[in-house]
Amino acid sequence: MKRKECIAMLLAGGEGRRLSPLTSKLAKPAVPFGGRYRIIDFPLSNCVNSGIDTIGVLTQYEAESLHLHIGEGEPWGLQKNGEDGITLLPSYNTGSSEYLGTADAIYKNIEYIDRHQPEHVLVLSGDHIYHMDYKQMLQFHQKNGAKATISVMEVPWEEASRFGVMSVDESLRISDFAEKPAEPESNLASMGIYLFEWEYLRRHLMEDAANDASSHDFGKDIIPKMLADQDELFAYRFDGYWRDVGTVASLWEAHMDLLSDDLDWKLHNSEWPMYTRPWRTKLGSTRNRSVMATNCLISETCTLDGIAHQSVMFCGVEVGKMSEIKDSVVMPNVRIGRNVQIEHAIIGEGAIIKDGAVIKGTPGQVTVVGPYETVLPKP
Ligand code: ADQ
Ligand code: ADP
Repeated sequence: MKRKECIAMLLAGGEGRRLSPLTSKLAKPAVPFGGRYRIIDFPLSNCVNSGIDTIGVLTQYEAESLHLHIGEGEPWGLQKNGEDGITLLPSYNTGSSEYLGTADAIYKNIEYIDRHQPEHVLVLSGDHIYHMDYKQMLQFHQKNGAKATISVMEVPWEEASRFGVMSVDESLRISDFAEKPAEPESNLASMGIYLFEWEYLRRHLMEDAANDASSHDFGKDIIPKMLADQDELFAYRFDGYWRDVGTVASLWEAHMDLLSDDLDWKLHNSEWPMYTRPWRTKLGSTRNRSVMATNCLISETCTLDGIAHQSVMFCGVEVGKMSEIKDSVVMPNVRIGRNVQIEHAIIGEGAIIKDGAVIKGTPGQVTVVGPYETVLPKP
């Protein structure tokens, strides 16, 4: 078989506790985003647009939600072609009941990777919103002759403790790394996107698997061990839009970003197409009779008879007369009755909001209604 220059392994098994209750029946990467997508569509579309045609998707928590979405990979043009294309790699298929951590998930699929004999392996996370050309990262990695390259970005200091943070020298070689330190000494954050020379990573995964003291996680164990060995690790600076949407607040904020005029990033960009499997909705076409919809992202199959402002309305959403939606995210197939008021909220897929209900959060504390929940008006 022909040797592959680079294949991708997409980690999609996280439980997403901080996104609860949106992840009560969904894996975090399957959570809806941007009117018609799911979060995992971002790394998948990035792969397609970067010319990566072989992707293993590692699933665990609520795997079925991702398996149904990905199917044979048709929406991304990633149907199986010999060994190429997309392959679902659920933990229950590896002979072990669970992936103990992100590194263990890759370790348990060494055989899959070996079959492609790749020179490099790109390890991606399934909970980020961004458009990125992985080819450019690969070129940077190859030019440096790096064993490992981590994609990085400066984040606000007050958020740095949510990330792996590092120090680099003038050639961008990493000198120091700390996973989610309580008191960060740098705000240069790991984006959780790693590129490794495969033989090198393989050796580290084998070593790590034999270490009982390890939690088998890239950020906690693998990267610190590589640095302790004084290996050449480089940081690849990304300067585009990137958001980790692992928390309710960050998921809401990233949706509000889509509506912002100041952002120099566009979800819909003809040069960077987004691919997805369309949602099944009851409604065929938009019927937008709303009195007023200002600064909203309204999906094709949404029926709006009320008022919407600064909100993202997904496909199949129905909003009744005299209802008002502000600063909110309304996920697919939500049914909102009449005289409903919603502000600073995320309404999960398929929820039913009865006539007269009031759902109000604040910018600092967004209210979440779980998928398929019913909300009644206060008596
Ligand atoms: P976290 O965001 O905490 O930190 P983590 O929870 O490890 O990342 O999840 C990374 C990805 O792996 C997610 O897509 C998740 O779904 C998946 N995943 C988690 N556990 C898994 C398992 N057991 N099996 C399969 N998939 C699993 C990481 C890095 C930080 C970095 C941030 C950037 O550790 O250093 O700053 O990402 O967001
Ligand atoms: P959150 O970060 O919102 O709590 P996750 O469950 O994705 O959601 O991640 C919590 C931590 O638990 C992460 O460090 C992740 O690596 C780890 N983790 C997630 N799922 C599993 C699992 N099934 N087995 C072991 N560790 C996991």
